[in-house]
Amino acid sequence: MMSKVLLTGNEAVARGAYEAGVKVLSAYPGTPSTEIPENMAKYDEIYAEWAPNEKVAMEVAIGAAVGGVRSMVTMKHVGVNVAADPLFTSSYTGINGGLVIVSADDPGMHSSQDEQDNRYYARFAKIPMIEPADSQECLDFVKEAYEISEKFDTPVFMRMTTRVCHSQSLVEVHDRKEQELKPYVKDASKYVVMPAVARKRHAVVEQRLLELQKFSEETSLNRVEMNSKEVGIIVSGVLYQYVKEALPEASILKLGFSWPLPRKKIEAFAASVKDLYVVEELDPLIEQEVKSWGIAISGKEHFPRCGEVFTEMIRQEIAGDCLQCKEESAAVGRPPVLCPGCPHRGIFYVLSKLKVNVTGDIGCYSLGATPPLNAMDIIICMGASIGLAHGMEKARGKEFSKHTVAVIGDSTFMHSGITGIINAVYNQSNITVVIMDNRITAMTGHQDNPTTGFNAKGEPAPIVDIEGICRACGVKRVQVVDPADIEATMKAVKEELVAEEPSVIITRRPCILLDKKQMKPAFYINKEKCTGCGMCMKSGCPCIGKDENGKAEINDSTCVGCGLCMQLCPFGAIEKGE
Ligand SMILES: Cc1ncc(C[n+]2csc(CCOP(=O)(O)OP(=O)(O)O)c2C)c(N)n1
Repeated sequence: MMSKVLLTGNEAVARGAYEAGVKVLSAYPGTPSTEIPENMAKYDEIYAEWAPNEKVAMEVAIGAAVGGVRSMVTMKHVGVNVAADPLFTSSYTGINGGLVIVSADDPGMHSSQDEQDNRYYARFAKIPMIEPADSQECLDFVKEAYEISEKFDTPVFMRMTTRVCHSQSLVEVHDRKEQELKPYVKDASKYVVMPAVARKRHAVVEQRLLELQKFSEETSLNRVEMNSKEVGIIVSGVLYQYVKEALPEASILKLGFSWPLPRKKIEAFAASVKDLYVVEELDPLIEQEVKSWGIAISGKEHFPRCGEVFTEMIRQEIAGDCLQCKEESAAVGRPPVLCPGCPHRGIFYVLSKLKVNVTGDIGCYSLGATPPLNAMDIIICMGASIGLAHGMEKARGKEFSKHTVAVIGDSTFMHSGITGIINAVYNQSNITVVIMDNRITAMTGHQDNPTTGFNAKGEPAPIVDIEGICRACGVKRVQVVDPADIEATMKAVKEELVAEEPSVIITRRPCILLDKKQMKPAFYINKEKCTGCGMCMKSGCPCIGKDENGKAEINDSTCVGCGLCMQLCPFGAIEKGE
């Protein structure tokens, strides 16, 4: 049965996976990819799970594919760095059931710590890449990707970008086509990549690339839309839509199967137009390759290497007319802050007050870096905080650890924090690690993780015990405190900073948005008692400001009654609301 529905790119990928008969999905959340697994988890026919990190997710998907079913793994662009080890080798082993790897890239860094161009990964791992341009293509290309994967015995890389993931368009949906379970054939000459095997498999990979190159020439995923012979544009992904809008007269070579490149098709296209351009975001990958064939093509002299490309930029740079030469975002800038009632605020207030060095990590708590808390010195990637603190101690001596704290969230600890703890114990540093356990993966929109008691389908699941893990790794000093209790949190941090061994403080309180029962009536200021000293504002709560007399004022429509400010007021001027 066919029908038409409005879907985001992410929803359409999930639908495509369903229709393609995918049986197993493993994923780790990360914007802009997260809604793909969330939507796949809704289908009874698909086993869907949150893995603790992208490497495990990749390994699960490889295992499932070799086990004979169609499998998928999804992640944001930086997740592929974490998953790269198994990814590269799966290119050598090949698959059995189809395997599609979805990488959601983030040009413009709407919600990411870097802007890496994951198109390199397809080239680097020597696997084919497809790039959909709208939601319909997201669905269709997933199905096509499984055919390619099985035909060529290769994982297929599907590169999305934020704009494709999150924009909606009409999509034709169909029924699911169940796939037969493929036989599981033991074959050490294919799957056991000891050097003697891997050497032979590398030759297979190179041969496969040649065949994929031929496929790239023939597939309808790469198509020419011939129009004016004056200007020809090579383009892939969402930029295709922008080019169509900006340059309705231009001829277009749209690359849906964007690696390996269809060299002959590109040569023929180049010969058929006067001026050839490539419109690509971030790095000049297509441009460099096409130039290396001796073809004149313009690209990066018109478009930036940093950030997104917009329709107006294309119009201005290629058509030479400019309607509104500015970024096409009308959103008003608003600095991000921890939410009112966020449990992370208490510990950051303490760290800020103690003026310690803080090695940071990635999660909602990254906002501890913002004023007035300013309680974070460095952020690198998920899981890095613990290794960073350890490394700083090795550089500057044990005394440094008496003024340094590593902070990490519960999901991030499960993702890649545990090995940092093992290293600190094994290599004997005295670091203090604060695990900010808000019982959920909050930053990406409340996904469950191994510490929350639920799985990706929302069913009850065993809880992996953070304290137990730390103790099993050899940390003897493990404390649990409620970060809403400033005094207790301050005491715990002071105690552990001076300890002559590694220690862990778990600040445990559910995310305020997870457990709304925590929300209480707004507090208010007793203006008689308030001196306007501003102490209550030191926690960076967005609900507190000053009135026209310089006294504190609480916004009762946003205050959730967490009571943190009450603990900070030296004059007892903040009182509970009814
Ligand atoms: C390798 C990688 N994968 C995924 C992400 C996206 N991401 C950023 S923080 C985060 C998890 C945060 O959860 P947690 O550590 O529990 O902190 P919280 O936001 O709940 O405070 C995720 C999934 C990322 N930045 N890097």
